[in-house]
Amino acid sequence: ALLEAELRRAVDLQQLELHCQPQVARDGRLMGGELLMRWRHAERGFISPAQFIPLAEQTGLIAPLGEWALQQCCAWLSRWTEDPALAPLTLAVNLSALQLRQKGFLGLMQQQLARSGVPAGRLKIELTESALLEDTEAVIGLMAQLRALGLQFSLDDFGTGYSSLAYLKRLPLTQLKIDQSFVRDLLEEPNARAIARAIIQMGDSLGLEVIAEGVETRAQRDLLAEQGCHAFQGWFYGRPMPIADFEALARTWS
Ligand code: G
Ligand code: G
Ligand code: NA
Ligand code: MN
Repeated sequence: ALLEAELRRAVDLQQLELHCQPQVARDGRLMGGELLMRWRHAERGFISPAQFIPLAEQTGLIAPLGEWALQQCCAWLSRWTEDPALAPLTLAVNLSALQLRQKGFLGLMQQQLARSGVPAGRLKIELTESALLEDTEAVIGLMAQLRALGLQFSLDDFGTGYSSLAYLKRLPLTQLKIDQSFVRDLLEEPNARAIARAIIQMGDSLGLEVIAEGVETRAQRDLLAEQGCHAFQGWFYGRPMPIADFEALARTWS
C-alpha cells in the first residue's frame, strides 16, 4: 500500500524514466532501440519494472503510466525526424495486456501519432505471449487495426510462454524476439542452440524478423548470425541507457 502511494506520486513527480537499449542488424547497422522503464526512488534507489509494473496493473496506474511512455516515445521519434542520423531509427515500447485492452487504446494511439507527426512504422509494440492469452480474438482485431496504421509488433520472450503455434500464424506480427534464456545457454547447451535455430527458421518462414535478446558476447552473436538471426540486442552492443546517451551513441555509430 505504501509502495502504491509512492508509485502514484512517482508518476506525478516524473520520477520514472525510460532508458533505451540498442537493437542492431546483422550487418552492424543500428536499427533503433527498446525503451525500458526505470523508477528512481529517492530512498530505495532503482526499482525494477518487474516489481512495479505488476503493481501498476493491479492499481490501474498502468493506464497513465503507459500513456506517458507512449507520449515520450512519440516525442523522441518526432524530434529525431529532423536529424539524419536518428530519423531512420525505430523505438520499441513494452505494453502489457491491460494497456492494450484498455478502452480507447486505438484512439489514443491515433491521437499520439497525429499530434507528434511521427510515421507509424517507426514505432514498435512489444507484447508477451501472456498478453495474448485473454480475449485473444479481440486483441488480434485490435492488433490488425494498429498494423493498418503502420505500427509494428514484436512478440517478446518468445519460447517461454504457452505459445500456441496455431495462433502464432494468425497474429499480425512483424518480429519475434528469442528469449534471453536460450541465448544465455546457447554455447553450452545443444538444446538451447536447437531451440534458437528452430525459432529463427520458423520466424523466417513466417516472414518475420527475428531478434535475439540478452546477447552478451561476440561468440553468442556470431553463432546466432550463423543460424540466420536477423538482429541482436544485449550488453554486447549496449546496456539500457538514458535517451541522451542513446542519441549520442546513434550519432557516432558505424
Ligand atoms: O529492463 P528490465 O529489467 O529492466 O525489464 C524488466 C521487465 O519489465 C521486462 O519484462 C520488460 O519487458 C518490462 N518492462 C520494461 N519497461 C516496461 C514498460 O514501459 N511497460 C511495461 N508494461 N513493461 C515494461
Ligand atoms: O522482458 P524483456 O525482455 O522486455 O526484458 C528485457 C530485460 O533483459 C531487461 O531487464 C533488460 O535490462 C535485460 N537485459 C537486456 N540485455 C541484457 C543482457 O545482455 N544480459 C542480461 N542478463 N540481461 C539483459
Ligand atoms: Na521487452
Ligand atoms: Mn524479452
